[in-house]
Amino acid sequence: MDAAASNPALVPEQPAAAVSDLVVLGLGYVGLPLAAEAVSAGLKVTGLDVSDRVVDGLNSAVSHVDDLSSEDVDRMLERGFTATTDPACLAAARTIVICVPTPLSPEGGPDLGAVTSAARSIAAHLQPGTLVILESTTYPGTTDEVVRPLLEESGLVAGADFHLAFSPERIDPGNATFGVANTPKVVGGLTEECGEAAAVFYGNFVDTVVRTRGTREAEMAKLLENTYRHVNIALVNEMAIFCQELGVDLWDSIAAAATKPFGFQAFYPGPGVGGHCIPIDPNYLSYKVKTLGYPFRFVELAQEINSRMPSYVIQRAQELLNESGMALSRSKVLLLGVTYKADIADQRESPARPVARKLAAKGATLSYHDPHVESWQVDGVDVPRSTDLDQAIAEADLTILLTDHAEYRPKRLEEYARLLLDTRGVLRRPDPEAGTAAVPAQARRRPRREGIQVL
Ligand code: SAJ
Repeated sequence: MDAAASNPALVPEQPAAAVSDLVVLGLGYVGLPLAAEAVSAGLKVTGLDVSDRVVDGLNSAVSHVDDLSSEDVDRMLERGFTATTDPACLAAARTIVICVPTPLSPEGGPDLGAVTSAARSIAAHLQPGTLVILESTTYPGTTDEVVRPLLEESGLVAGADFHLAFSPERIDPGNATFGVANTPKVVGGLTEECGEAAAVFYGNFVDTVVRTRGTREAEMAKLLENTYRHVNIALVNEMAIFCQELGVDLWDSIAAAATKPFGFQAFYPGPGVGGHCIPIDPNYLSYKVKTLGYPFRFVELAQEINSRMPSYVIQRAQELLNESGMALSRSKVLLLGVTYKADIADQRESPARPVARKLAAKGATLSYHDPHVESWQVDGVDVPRSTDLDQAIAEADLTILLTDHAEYRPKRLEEYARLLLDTRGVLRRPDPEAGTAAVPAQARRRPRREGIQVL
């Protein structure tokens, strides 16, 4: 490949107005922050999305992503960012990054529909010397076996006429510490030159780029990262169930184990595993392993344990009510926090929904409180929203804390709750309001009064 093709920045000049350093295909929670970072680094960026609503919103400086404000989008526009639904912009791109969703298919494998559609759009406009990078999470082999042939329908050859690489997205919604620029970027190229071209591209706005041997190793790195979390969350979830029966305070044991300065990372029990990554990604791996003729047992077992947690929460709720002579079917139950993790509005795969569904099926009268969720439906039915937290907790027969949003402080929960099931161990944490720098060990170890339990 000649010098121009080997470095996308040197691709033959086209009318300046048309050329984009970067076209981001898919403007969601992954694509938009990537576009924003590239704009901040001075790159000419065009966003491409199939949704008129997304494109029109962005061009009107309205953000639809938690991690970017509308002011951030306005600044992007001021620096030349534009969004479009017209794939013709791909013809004038030095680099194209695919950031489209890869949800699970009904069969439990990866639904690559958005990826293949994106690859076909690119193929229709692909120019020599372009760098194409897939960021969507998928099973090892996708870039080479699925995306590459579709791109080569353009008549161009990957690794010879254009560059092709995989780089897993590492966006952590709501993480105020790590963003695109300071999260190391793993990059795997179809060829050494492809990998180098992708590393040079990301080097424009990412502090650290980590090269792998090839695309498969980069695809696998992402799945390893998230399967590791999935399996370890399942481990503590299963331990939470038998520790309760053994009379062992698992939260105390985790806090003690976490003092080990090496060889241990704390994970915590919860009502289930939500989000766009952890409950989804490991299935891609088990899907690919199954093609070898045998199961990926760790993932299947973890999936079974984690998906069992909502039922376990119901069991504990029933026990707590029964201990007070109450039946779930005649109780008012308040759910605190319905998003999939703390202090964000994202509800994808949130365990709050299966918990609510099971409670409703047992006749409980439900309401919810969540500062990030204005309205909430379960199976099409509106769940009444409480806005006065203290009053809602005081009026509920049972409060179940499902998401540990910052405002759900131990002191407040204990002061007003009649019965409380804390599924996130909030009662095991220092309470800034109570002025305790750290929870005294003896206080941490036991619920402060009857009727209050931690999962
Ligand atoms: N969860 C537990 N116990 C734990 C940790 C998490 O029950 O100890 C639950 C959470 O409540 C949530 C789900 O698991 O429902 C997933 O939580 P998560 O902390 O893994 O958050 P995610 O889904 O946003 O994961 C992302 C991932 N980022 C990417 O894939 C780019 C993951 O790799 C990050 O490690 C994670 O953020 C993070 O560290 O926050």
